[in-house]
Amino acid sequence: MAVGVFDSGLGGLTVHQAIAARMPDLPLVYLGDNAHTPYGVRTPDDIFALTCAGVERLWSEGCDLVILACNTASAAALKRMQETWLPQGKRVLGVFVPMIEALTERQWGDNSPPREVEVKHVALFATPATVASRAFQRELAFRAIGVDVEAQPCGGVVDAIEDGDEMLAEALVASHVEALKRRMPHPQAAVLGCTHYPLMEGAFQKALGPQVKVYSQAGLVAESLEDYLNRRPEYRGSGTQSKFLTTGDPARVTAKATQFLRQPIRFEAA
Ligand code: DGN
Repeated sequence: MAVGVFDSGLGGLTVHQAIAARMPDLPLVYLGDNAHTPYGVRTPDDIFALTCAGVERLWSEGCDLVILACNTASAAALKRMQETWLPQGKRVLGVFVPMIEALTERQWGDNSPPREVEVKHVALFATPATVASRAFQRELAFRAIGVDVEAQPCGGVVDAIEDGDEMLAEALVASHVEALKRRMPHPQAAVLGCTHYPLMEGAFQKALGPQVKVYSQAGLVAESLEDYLNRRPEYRGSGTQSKFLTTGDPARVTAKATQFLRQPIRFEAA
């Protein structure tokens, strides 16, 4: 048994890397749906169907707990998947809640009643599909957290990062931040709601200015997973070696992933 990490492509590798750094002994199976990436421009039903297929593939690898390390998939599929799989003892966790906890709940602790949060104006940067889903705002509303969120769809950034075009990615980040600031001139915090954006954290911080606290996802998800596994050790898995699977061409994905993370990674066919 191992913990599964699912993403539409390479972006979830930032989450995988953070989990492996925090829990080096945890067996992990990564599945990238590179044959169908990017998800950010697909319809919710399409994303749901593809995500289900990917997660079922990870069940077949013996992963009873799967992290949807993809905001776009979490936004479109997480709730529906949890309703389906929870009664069968399978667990699917997404990537929004750790960010919301970091942004808000940790300020008041687990059991104390909600009180005013210090951060009032939050900028969200994500793919067009994640922004359109309003999933982040729904999670905040569900927790009755009164935070003003301005969301910016960051078209083109994922492709520029995957193509290794850092200059284009930086220019796009700067223009998306500028567009956001026209609607919310003084955000107090910024949430990077896409797996690829930790690689551009410096560019976001530079464009936003030093007074804005930037929340990057990978480390928060790893921290939250460790906490979950401490409470639910039966999902920790044991003995299996970590591996990387792809629905795409393994040689091509291996080369791209190695460039993406700037370290060697070998993918096998899913
Ligand atoms: N992994 C996706 C996300 O976090 O939203 C980005 C890649 C994509 O499919 N557009």
